Amino acid sequence: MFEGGWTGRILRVDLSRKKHTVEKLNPEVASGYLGGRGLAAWVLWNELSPGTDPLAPQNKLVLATGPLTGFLLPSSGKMLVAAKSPLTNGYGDGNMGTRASVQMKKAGYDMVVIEGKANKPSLIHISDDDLQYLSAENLWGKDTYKAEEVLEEEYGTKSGILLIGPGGEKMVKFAVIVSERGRSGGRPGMGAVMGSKNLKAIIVEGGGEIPAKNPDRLREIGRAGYQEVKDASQYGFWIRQGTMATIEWSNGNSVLPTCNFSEGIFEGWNGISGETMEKAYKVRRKGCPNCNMQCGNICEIKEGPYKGQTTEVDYENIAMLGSNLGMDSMDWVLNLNLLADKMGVDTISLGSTLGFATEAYSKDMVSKEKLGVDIKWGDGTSMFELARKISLRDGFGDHLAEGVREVASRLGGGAENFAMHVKGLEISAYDCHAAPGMALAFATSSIGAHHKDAWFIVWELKMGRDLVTREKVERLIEMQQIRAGFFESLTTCRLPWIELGFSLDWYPKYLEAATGLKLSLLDLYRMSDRIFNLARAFWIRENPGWTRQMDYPPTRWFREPLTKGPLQETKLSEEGYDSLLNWYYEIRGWDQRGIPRVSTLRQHNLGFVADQLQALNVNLAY
Ligand code: PTT
Ligand code: SF4
Repeated sequence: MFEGGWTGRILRVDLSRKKHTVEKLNPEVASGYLGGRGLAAWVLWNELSPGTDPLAPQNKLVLATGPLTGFLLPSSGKMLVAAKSPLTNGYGDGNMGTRASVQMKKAGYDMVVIEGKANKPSLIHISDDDLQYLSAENLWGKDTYKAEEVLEEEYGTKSGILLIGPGGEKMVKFAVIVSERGRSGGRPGMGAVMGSKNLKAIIVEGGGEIPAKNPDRLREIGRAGYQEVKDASQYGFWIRQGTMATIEWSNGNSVLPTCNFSEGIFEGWNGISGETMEKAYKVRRKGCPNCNMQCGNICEIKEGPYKGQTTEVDYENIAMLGSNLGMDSMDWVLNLNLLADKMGVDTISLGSTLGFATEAYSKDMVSKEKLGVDIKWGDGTSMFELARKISLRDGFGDHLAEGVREVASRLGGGAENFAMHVKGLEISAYDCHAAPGMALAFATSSIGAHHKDAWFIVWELKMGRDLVTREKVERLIEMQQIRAGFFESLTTCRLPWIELGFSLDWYPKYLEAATGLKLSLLDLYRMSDRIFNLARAFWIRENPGWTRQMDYPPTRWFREPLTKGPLQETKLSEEGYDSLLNWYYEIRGWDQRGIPRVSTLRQHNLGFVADQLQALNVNLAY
């Protein structure tokens, strides 16, 4: 029985048959997997047949909120979008701050599961218990800004709108789902999955109350939480620069990705720094619902194709479209960022793909005729042109739209050595030549090389970057418990905690007031481990022939040392990395291939997972 927090309802939509049903969420599943990633991994494991083609109608797009979503407590306006990833062939998700999360809960749904394929470009409009299947032929081909404008005119600016751009329509493998011009989620191709279903947009409106076990208590501690956030010593600086302050920090610590992750410092960093952004480009700030530490930096573009328009930026966007492309012009970086948002493609993967193409071109592995652009490090015009081609799958852009792993294997000739990805997902903006723990974090994250599960860099630098110890791995796993399971399943924003020191102790209190469930932080970490193992099992099920090579970072970091800055000559040691990985597997209860043992799965109440893997002839150790 649900006493609050969850609505207890799942909306299941079949686009092929234009049929939908409302199902009950099993309370045991809810209390065992919480929400967000927990519920999404549960659905994908149980409902997808092994080997499902990620772009086939049989793949499922899961929109999942958590038990705290929508309540008035710090940064609770987030939701998870998940599916089997067309980019990695594994478990994929993203965490978005959008009105759609709150509207979904108010409409009475914890989760929406979308399957099948519409026979023509469509949108769905969910309004409480009503669902309409509508044509989106007038929107197909429109960028996300234009399409959202049309939808806002029709449905108002208070409704929740999730949509894709031309990148998603053309199934660029790293297309994202976009909302509110700058909120974007689902790096591993969730936008491509939506495109494969001919689904241009999802509009959701809810008029109900979100049920809470103890609403008065929740209101009271929610208010106290907002106050703690506001009183944090870093608050003032945070709302001025948000994540952008990280550019200077990363450069100072030799981890700022530069020219396709070949270096960790960038001479031109000041041109793209947080301070430059704040003083010369920022015009206002923006935030997700229910957040009082708004970190969206809205910047006005002064030069280039989008001169006069605004775009929302964060550290990852600027580093991957800036230093990683040798670009010190904030204007060009902002132009690229806006292009990515309008097209609905991920900025991190786009930056990595452009960096890869520039390097391949400079090494004569692809000709100018083939590429269609004379691309050079730091040259905004050619980068912009190639980014456009990738987003529209035009010419060689069609190959690049497959992501760096695939395009490198098509090119051959050693291109794999500078394809910067793990398990097919392009690496987020931290160079790891001199950060073995962070490299391990990227390599073992649940969705491929995304920093969301893997932002170990600050903890690692505090412990000692050279340190290769079991203790470092224990800390990494603790971090994964908090970031990968806890926050992704609560679905609330982790930035109050990581950036302003908001205490984790608030969350069990919020959960109890919302749901009635009394869970300690330790209980939540155990749940997190269960979800982590379930996501890992999904990867193994979908990728037969799994080996520990899947948990290795790119060879570049092992073979080519940094040549600039205080850490020049540094590279990753293979021996050191293997020691860390061995400890990692041992502590996680996985065998030396990185596959969970039967005993581990059972310990996490995942006996059914062990049974299915064995039935599929996966050789599991005990
Ligand atoms: C997130 C990833 C990030 S994480 C960034 S910048 W970051 C990039 N932003 C993109 C963008 O913008 N446009 C675009 N076309 N592609 C983009 N790709 C990149 O996507 C995001 C914030 C940020 S900003 C971060 S760190 C935190 N991430 C959280 C998380 O993952 N979990 C959680 N519980 N809380 C988080 N809080 C913060 O949210 P993905 P958003 Mg995003 C323009 O979705 O797939 O996880 O990729 O959702 O609403 O934009 O919030 O320096
Ligand atoms: Fe959104 Fe930033 Fe607030 Fe997190 S801190 S909820 S990303 S505005």
